[in-house]
Amino acid sequence: MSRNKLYTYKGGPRSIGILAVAHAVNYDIEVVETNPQTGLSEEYLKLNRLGKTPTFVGSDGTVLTECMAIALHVASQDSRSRMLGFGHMDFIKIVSWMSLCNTDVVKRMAAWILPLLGVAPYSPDGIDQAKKQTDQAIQIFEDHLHDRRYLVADCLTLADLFCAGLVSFGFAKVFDKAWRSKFPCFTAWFEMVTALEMYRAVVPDTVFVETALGPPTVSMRSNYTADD
Ligand SMILES: N[C@@H](CCC(=O)N[C@@H](CS)C(=O)NCC(=O)O)C(=O)O
Repeated sequence: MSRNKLYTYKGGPRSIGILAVAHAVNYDIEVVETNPQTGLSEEYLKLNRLGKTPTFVGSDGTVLTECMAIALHVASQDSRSRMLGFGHMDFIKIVSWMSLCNTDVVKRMAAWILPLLGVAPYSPDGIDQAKKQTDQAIQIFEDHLHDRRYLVADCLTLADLFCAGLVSFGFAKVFDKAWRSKFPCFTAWFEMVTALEMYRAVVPDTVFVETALGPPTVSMRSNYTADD
């Protein structure tokens, strides 16, 4: 019998939460290395017509695109697990945090980081604006986490794993020591989630950048592999 497959690239922020929750609920998924930056097969483009990752293909042939849908599908495989919270409203809040992070946070972080990696047009004003807009979105997490340990309910849920995976790109590239001191609750939450065994099964060593990336250089351009 064929295995469930996740088409994605190593360290892809949109796939970390999916793989971590799969580990948590003991759901078998084989990762099929697929990177839009290095080219996609005709076969893959039939599965994901926009040529994006991740894409899930279940052992029963189910094809799912969109990382949130995939993560929710995987998290719901074990009905006893608390990964989707304790009830209807928890579930709705989990989706709300995932959506905020997968859209506004990722877009703003990408507008800050991609020009520094040399793969999007760079201007100092553009970076300044993207930084401010990222901070504005992260402040929502900071305020929420001021008096709680988890994003939803009193326990770890898919929202924590999924959002931590998405923002790991920021911590690896621009959320440096000075930045982290402005967002202590958000940073403590990220440290807590990324230290969990289920997260470390996917990303054993989370990177915390010491000093944020500076303006792009030619060598960064050739090494770049990720995308929004
Ligand atoms: N709406 C999709 C977006 C997926 C997406 O943009 N993935 C990035 C990688 S993290 C990608 O494939 N980028 C390549 C491209 O946009 O061409 C989702 O939420 O899963």
